[in-house]
Amino acid sequence: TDHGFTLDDRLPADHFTTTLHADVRDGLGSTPRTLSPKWFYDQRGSDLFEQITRLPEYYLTRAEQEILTRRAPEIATLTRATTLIELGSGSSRKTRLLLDALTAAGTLRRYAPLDVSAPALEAAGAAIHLDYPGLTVSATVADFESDLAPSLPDEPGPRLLAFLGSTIGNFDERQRRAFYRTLSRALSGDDVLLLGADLVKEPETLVRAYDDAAGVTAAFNRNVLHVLNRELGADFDPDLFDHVARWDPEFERIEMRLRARAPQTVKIPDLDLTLDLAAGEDLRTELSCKFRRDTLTAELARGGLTVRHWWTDPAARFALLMAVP
Ligand code: AVJ
Repeated sequence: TDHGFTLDDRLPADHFTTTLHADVRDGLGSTPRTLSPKWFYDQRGSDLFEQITRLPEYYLTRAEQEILTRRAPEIATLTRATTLIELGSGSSRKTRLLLDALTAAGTLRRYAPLDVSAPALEAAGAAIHLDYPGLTVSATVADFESDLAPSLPDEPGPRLLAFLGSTIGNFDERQRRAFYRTLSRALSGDDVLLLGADLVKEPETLVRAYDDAAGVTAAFNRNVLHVLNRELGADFDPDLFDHVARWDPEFERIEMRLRARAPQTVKIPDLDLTLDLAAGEDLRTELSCKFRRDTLTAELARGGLTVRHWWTDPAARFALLMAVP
């Protein structure tokens, strides 16, 4: 067997720049003006997100961990997975709960994290390779929104594909529909999807989770402007923007925005773009959709995925579901 750690970079060298340019140009030109949450996560953004997961107000990470701690053995028994595929390999704490259970069940051979960030995969993959001797770690640098099937290991399954942390909440309904199709096409036979999703609850709880007292989420939100300044030569002044987290009751989602405090002109030389913002004008930086059991189950079904198990934390704040193609 080929134990070891491999990193397969499937992205063209200019992928980051090309997608950043197209994305920011389109986003700033649309109504409302938007910036994709993808661009939050440079080194500083990833550090700030890590801090967010430890905030008292941000219950999501802890709630999902509670579910995984309790259910990982059951997930291992139900799936008997030989491969754990992880999309957007986030916190390794959660990964380890699954790896421990699948290792104990004796079925696991391979851990295959997929992420757009090579450095993140390097670090996470190497650490897990060290701690799980005998496990083959094959990391893939890929953009799973565009190409998923060609990036998945095709050794004998069952494969358990984990998409945790309610990252699904960043997608609007259209993007989710496309994503479910991609998933149901990529999964076969006895493969299963493990999806983490944050649930609808009192708006005050939700708003606090995205507008914490210590201001970490505000710094995380403004960080995207530092990213644009560095990567596109832009001259945003992050201090001229207010952090806004609002609950949209119609779409049942939190929207993060950056609101211009004063009228201003921003230059983005690498895009040959000048942006005129009025006082009070918003840039929408993130959607965090919240879910209900019936509607999430129905939209997965329309995408070709059948929910087989639905688990929540004791306080029913967060759900972890298992679905099959
Ligand atoms: C990592 C996308 C799940 O939407 O809750 C945290 C990111 N944004 N605080 C979320 C985030 C503001 C997070 N996800």
